Amino acid sequence: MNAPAEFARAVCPHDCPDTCAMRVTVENGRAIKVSGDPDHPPTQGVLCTKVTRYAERVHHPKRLTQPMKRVGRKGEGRFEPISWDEATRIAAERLGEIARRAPEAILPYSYAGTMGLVQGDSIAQRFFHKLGASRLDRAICAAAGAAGLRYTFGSSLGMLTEYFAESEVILIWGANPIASNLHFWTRAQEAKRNGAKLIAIDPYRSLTAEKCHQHIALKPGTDGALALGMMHVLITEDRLDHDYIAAHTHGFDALKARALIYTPARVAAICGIEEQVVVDLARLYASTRKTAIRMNYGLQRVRGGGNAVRAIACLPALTGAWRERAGGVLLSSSGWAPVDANALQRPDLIPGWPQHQPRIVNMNQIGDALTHTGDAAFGPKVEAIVVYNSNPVAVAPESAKVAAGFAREDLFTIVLEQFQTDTADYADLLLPATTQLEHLDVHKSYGHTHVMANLPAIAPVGEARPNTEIFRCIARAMGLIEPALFESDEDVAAQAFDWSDPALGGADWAALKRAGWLKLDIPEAPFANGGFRTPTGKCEFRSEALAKAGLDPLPDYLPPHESADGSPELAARYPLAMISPPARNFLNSTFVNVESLRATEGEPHVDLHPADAALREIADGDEVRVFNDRGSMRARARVTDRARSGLVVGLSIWWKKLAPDGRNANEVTSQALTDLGGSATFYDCLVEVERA
Ligand SMILES: Nc1nc2c(c(=O)[nH]1)N[C@H]1C(S)=C(S)[C@@H](COP(=O)(O)OP(=O)(O)OC[C@H]3O[C@@H](n4cnc5c(=O)[nH]c(N)nc54)[C@H](O)[C@@H]3O)O[C@H]1N2
Ligand SMILES: Nc1nc2c(c(=O)[nH]1)N[C@H]1C(S)=C(S)[C@@H](COP(=O)(O)OP(=O)(O)OC[C@H]3O[C@@H](n4cnc5c(=O)[nH]c(N)nc54)[C@H](O)[C@@H]3O)O[C@H]1N2
Ligand code: SF4
Ligand SMILES: [Mo]
Repeated sequence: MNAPAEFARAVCPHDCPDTCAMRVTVENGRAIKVSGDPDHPPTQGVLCTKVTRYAERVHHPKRLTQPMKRVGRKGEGRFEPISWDEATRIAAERLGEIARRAPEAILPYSYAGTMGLVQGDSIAQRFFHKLGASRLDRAICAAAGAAGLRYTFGSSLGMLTEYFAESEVILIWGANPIASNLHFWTRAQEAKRNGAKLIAIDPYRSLTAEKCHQHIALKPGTDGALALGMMHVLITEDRLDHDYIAAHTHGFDALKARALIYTPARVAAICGIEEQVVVDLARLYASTRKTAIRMNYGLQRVRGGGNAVRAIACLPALTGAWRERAGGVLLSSSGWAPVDANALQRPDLIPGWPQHQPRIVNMNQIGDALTHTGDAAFGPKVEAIVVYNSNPVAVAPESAKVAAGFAREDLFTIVLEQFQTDTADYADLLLPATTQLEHLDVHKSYGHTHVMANLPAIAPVGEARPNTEIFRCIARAMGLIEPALFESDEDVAAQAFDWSDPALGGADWAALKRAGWLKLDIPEAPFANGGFRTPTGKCEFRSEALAKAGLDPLPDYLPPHESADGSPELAARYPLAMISPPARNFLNSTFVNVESLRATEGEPHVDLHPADAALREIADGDEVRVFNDRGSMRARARVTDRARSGLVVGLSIWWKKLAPDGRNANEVTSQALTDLGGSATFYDCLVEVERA
């Protein structure tokens, strides 16, 4: 007899600004359906296509349900099941032996497979801190933009997403919300129906760009110049809010001198667009204070990404757009939530802290790190890597090096996963992890301003365990006795926020758990009267902190590492700029193994402009090889003017083993970093394309 269906409340765990509230229908212990919570204001009852399939993913026949140890060669992906006791014993012995001898030879590697604060970075961090392991600079995605915001506003703060619906002009800048920020797109549509003008700034005619009133297809990596060119026009035509500038900004005269160098003619040449486009954009921008900018991370995956974000972030203070709740800029709202990172992660557990600071490895250079033999500058060779919430063999740049590193016979690799990903294939120990429906968590959002609780809807599938529990077990098997390593998920969740922060309105974990979500108490127009979190309390056009660090205190345009301006010799050999932004039906490399979603994406393809295709005698549908000095991949060519000339677009991120040639776009991307924040430069990548 069937038990009656139950409904549980959950939070979408994925790395997406929308952080939706979900309702889970459970029957006989199985999740049979996941839907958007109609009562949660940001979600409005709607989930994206991918996550509507979440139940399919949770109960997928290929879910990992047992601990396994490697029996084949590294990377071959052959395993045999073992018990949890044996798995934790092996892990504890190997990690314990290395930790006693050279703790920094242990490297944790994780990112945002789940954005949950408990399964993301609590017990795991505490465990690695207690060992004195290497630390990971988690800069694969947003670090350049975060640094740009920090030096300008003091933190990752911005407009409240709901008020975009009232904006009169919206610039969608380096963002493709139809694919990657769906609930913002709903607001933009509302604004459009009310008469707002939507402008997409993107080298590619994305699904979003084609639905905007205007699309400015600039060259990738030139956004900083465009923002400075807009400033030039605002200043020379005196379209400024002088009172706002005087009261709430720092360094206007210096910024003015910088912007005056960026004449529209010069900017047009840099960006590969018409001079009049720059002038008209600035005029439109200043035509109303209800002008809102939705930046997203697509524009900061290039050398000058931090400066570009900083330049764009300066715009609303120049025209006084911040005075309106429908004006301003949003890249990330994550700084509004009072997360207590120290309580969650306990850096004080590091032996000898704070005098002793274990080395930091930038995750964007994991290929270099794993193939390094160790020296005085680098420190000890990496002997063990523990991967959770991430799939580096598919997502990290310069994949051939990453794979070579993971293939080292003398590297001990533990992977905590839900599925046998490209990375899992290289594991010595592959440990099954629970999904969001099976564990407890607490969330903030980087696209809205609610904090949320996720409660388990079903029991763990098979023998899967939450990340927290796996690290507790390994810690116990190692004989560690530090109490912070053994706190329950509930205890950890209760420490996730600084509950005394006024934004939480006096709530505590119990209240959040009861309510499901809480809206943070933030002013509707957060910077109408200044109140930036910088050292000066102002919007810092000029940053003394940057000056002190020996960096340019003003925003500037920096040509991409790989471009005709940045590296002419390389550009002569590899004349095409490749970007590999997210495919709509994947979430990074998550969901690539869900058959229905993969079928919708079809196969790996690259979009090429007709002129570039003709020059290479490539026809629509041809199989092509995309290559540079780092590597190559194959894909089906789509000849289309969606890509501006000189641009190649390969929507991503494919599992390598599910692509016909076993490769993906990261064969060609580079480990070079951005100007600020040490971010990855996935979209700063020159290639050549030929018919295969
Ligand atoms: N469906 C789906 N949603 C996702 C993801 C996913 O993989 N799939 N990933 C999630 C994650 S981790 C993130 S970080 C976000 C990413 O999502 P977004 O922040 O929206 O960023 P991207 O998709 O990287 O890029 C957005 C747009 O920027 C354009 N772009 C590339 N280079 C440049 C440039 O130099 N200048 C400008 N102006 N535009 C440029 C691309 O063509 C693309 O259309 O989305 C999240 N949501
Ligand atoms: N070429 C190219 N490369 C890119 C990008 C690009 O645009 N182009 N985008 C970059 C960006 S923005 C990002 S954020 C990164 C994303 O890179 P990753 O953070 O590695 O994201 P995913 O590929 O989604 O892999 C997350 C993995 O975590 C697992 N997972 C989910 N929840 C849990 C859990 O609770 N426990 C455990 N143990 N595992 C879990 C999932 O099964 C999945 O395999 O990729 C980057 N790489
Ligand atoms: S991936 Fe984003 S849009 Fe889709 S359900 Fe999750 S939070 Fe919502
Ligand atoms: Mo990301």
